[in-house]
Amino acid sequence: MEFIKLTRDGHIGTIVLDRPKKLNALSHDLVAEVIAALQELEGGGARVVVLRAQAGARVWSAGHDVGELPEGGRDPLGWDDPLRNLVRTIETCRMPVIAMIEGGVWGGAVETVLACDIVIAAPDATFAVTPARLGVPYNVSGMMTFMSAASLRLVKELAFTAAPISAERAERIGMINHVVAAEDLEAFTFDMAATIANNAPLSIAVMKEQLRVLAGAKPVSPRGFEKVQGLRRIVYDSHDYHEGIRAFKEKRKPAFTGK
Ligand code: YXS
Repeated sequence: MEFIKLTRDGHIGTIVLDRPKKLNALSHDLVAEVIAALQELEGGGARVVVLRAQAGARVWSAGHDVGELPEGGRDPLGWDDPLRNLVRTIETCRMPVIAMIEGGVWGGAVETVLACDIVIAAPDATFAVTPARLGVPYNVSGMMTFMSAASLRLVKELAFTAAPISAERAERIGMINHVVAAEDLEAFTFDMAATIANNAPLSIAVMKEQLRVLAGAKPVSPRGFEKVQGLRRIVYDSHDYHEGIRAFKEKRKPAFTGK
């Protein structure tokens, strides 16, 4: 595997994001490797997985690979987008996935982390929800992931400001489970993984799926869904979406016009 490292110790699997040149941006190929690793661990009877970046990473993941976002005219986060497939795989795999976070988490990587079952972060970790930074129309299930992790008011603050929040604040608002000193992070995370691995895997797998089904049981009328999809099209057909992507690639500040 080119973009991740996969190891296994008894019932505990570990997936390390390893694309340092692009700050672990979630490219199609990196995501495919993470999904394959989760499926391999699930098929091999792993009972818990730790998803992490390289030790001491300054950036856990810079989010969706901007270079792979369409430059307008097409939904950038459609059903088969790599990020959508990654989130669904994490949510539906039998074993709990623990996100162990060091460094900054950006954009779609925040949703990826929040789709994990447990989040344990070092104090230097930060979380930035960035669609508004790039002019991206985030997708419906992604917004529900955020809404499951924080209050509506906090989701609005995160989404509208696109500003990073600290691990300490994320823990205080209940968005993540624990903040642990960097030097204790690995031991703490793998101790919890071992505790989970020693419990009944079938019971845990069923409770994970029960909680996914129940948490996702939010009524959205077909008319409501179609309205949201229509609004999203206005965004991804807009000048601002095109400008956000171009500005990132040209390493300059975007000039949004609201059109
Ligand atoms: O120029 P080179 O080739 O050295 O590559 C640079 C960056 O272009 C690259 N890189 C990325 N490539 C693709 N997709 C990305 N998301 C991405 N982020 C970074 O990595 C190399 C080093 O980046 P550089 O020079 O900017 O590092 P830095 O230390 O100055 O700054 C670190 C960051 C994370 C603050 C900075 O890289 C950054 O702001 N990255 C973008 C974070 C972000 O907005 N991510 C959201 C992506 S879009 C997404 O996830 C969703 C669609 S949404 O936006 O809706 O949530």
